[in-house]
Amino acid sequence: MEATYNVSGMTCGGCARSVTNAVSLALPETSVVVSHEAGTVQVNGAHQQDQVKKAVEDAGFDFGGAAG
Ligand SMILES: [Cu+2]
Repeated sequence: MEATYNVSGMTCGGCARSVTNAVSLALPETSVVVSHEAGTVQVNGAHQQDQVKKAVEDAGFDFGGAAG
């Protein structure tokens, strides 16, 4: 399962790394691609949206739900 979600509050590559690490830690079976420029996190692999939401929010960013 591949899905892309909106994340707001990321301003640089450091923010993107924080989100990548948080989501990767929460969902170790998935691969995660984050763009701070687009404000998105793409999760490749089985997951629940709520798991991504919690990881993003725990990292200090705002989860905006499914993109597109
Ligand atoms: Cu930053």
